[in-house]
Amino acid sequence: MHDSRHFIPRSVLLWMLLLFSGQSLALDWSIKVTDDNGSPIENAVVYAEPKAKIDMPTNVAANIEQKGRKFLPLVSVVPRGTNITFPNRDTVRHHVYSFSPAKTFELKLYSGVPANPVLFDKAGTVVLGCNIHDSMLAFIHIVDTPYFAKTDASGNATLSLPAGDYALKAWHYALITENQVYEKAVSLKDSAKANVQLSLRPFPLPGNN
Ligand SMILES: [Cu+2]
Repeated sequence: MHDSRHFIPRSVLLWMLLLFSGQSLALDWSIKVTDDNGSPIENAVVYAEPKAKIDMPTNVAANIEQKGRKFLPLVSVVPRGTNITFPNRDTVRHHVYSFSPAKTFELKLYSGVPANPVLFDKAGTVVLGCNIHDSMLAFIHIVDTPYFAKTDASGNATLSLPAGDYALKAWHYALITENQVYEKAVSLKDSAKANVQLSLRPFPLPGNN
C-alpha cells in the first residue's frame, strides 16, 4: 500500500522531471576568436541569440568607471535593458557622452558618482567619449540575449546556455567593416567548441600606444 502523503502519480513525476531538466541543463559553448592571421583577439564580444522567444533578464546593472583618464572597462557587453552607472574615480571632472544611435546621451561635467544610471534599452553599439579628454574612449555592445561573453587575452570565451537553435554572433570594435556583426546559425545539442574568425583593421587605442 502506498502512503497517500507521499504518492505522486507517475505521469506527474515524468512531467516534473522534464520540466526540471529543461530548465537546468546548461551546455558550455567554448568559442575562440582569432584574426586573419590566426592570432587571438581579446575583447571581442560573442553572444548567442535564441531562435525561440525568450525572456530578457530584468534589473541588470553595470558600472563603467573613469580612472586615470580612461574608461574601465574598455569594452562592455550588456543585455538590452541594463542600467549603467558611470562613476568618476578621478579628481578631474569628466563629461561623458555618446552620439551613437543605440543611445545618445551626455552626463555633463561631473565628479563622483552620478545620481542616476543610464538605461540602455536598444540593441547595438555605443561609443563613449569625454568632452574634456579627447583620448578617452570606450565601447558598449548591447545584446538581445542573456547569453553573452567577452574574449580573454587568449581569444577565448564560454557561453553557458540550454540546447536549442541559435544565431552565434561576434563583434569587435576594430572590425574592418564597422559594426558588421559576424553571424552563423547553429543548432546546439551538446557542449561544443566553435571558432570565429574576424577581420580587423589597425586600431591604435589612445593612451595605449
Ligand atoms: Cu574626461
